[in-house]
Amino acid sequence: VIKGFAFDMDGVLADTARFHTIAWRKIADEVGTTWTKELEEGLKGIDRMGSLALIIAAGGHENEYDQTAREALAEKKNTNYRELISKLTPADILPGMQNFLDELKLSVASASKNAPFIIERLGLDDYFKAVVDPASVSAGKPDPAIFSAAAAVLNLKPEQVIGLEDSAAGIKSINGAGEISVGIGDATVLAEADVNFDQTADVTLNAIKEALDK
Ligand code: B16
Ligand code: MG
Repeated sequence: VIKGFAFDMDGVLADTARFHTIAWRKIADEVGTTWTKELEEGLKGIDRMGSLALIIAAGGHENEYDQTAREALAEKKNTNYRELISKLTPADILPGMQNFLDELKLSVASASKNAPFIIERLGLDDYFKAVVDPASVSAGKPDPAIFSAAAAVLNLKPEQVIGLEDSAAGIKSINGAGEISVGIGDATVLAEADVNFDQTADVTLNAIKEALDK
């Protein structure tokens, strides 16, 4: 019996993926990596240092940046990103998510260290029993650890939880944790999801139930 929901944040609850893109693109320009749609898609759900490593590697610049230089670039990106998200309001909750939240018992499983700040800006803290700290888990998405922790904070078994994600890495994490995966976005990118919706506006408890009963 389904009893809980674990939400990804960027791209599911909050319309922030566009801000990550703006901030990472500047870093890509700086290191000399050409920005592509594939690179942009591959960064979704991947933690900060992992995202930077992908950007550096995409341009073949691995040997040009040591750990200290990487930390400085990540810090620069985050400073720019924090400025962009400082103006978030409840109007930045993705379509349909507020109504969906009113139906449920929930936790957040985001790779973002900025998650508690964004949830607060959106006015959504009261909905969530917990926001899992990504620094507290052994490995980031696609590893199952973060979605396993999201079930544990709700005192639920994985099979009692539905995870919602907009990234391929996140769907892998949900499936690895033994939870039911709901993908939101391009069904070809999220092909491993148990259930798929094109957009957040389509997600309701009834629509999930109907899709699972099929
Ligand atoms: P930060 P999610 C992820 O959030 C983003 O999708 C990803 O693009 C970002 O790099 C990562 O958070 C880390 O974010 O730099 O704010 O700690 O989709 O897992 O909610
Ligand atoms: Mg996401």
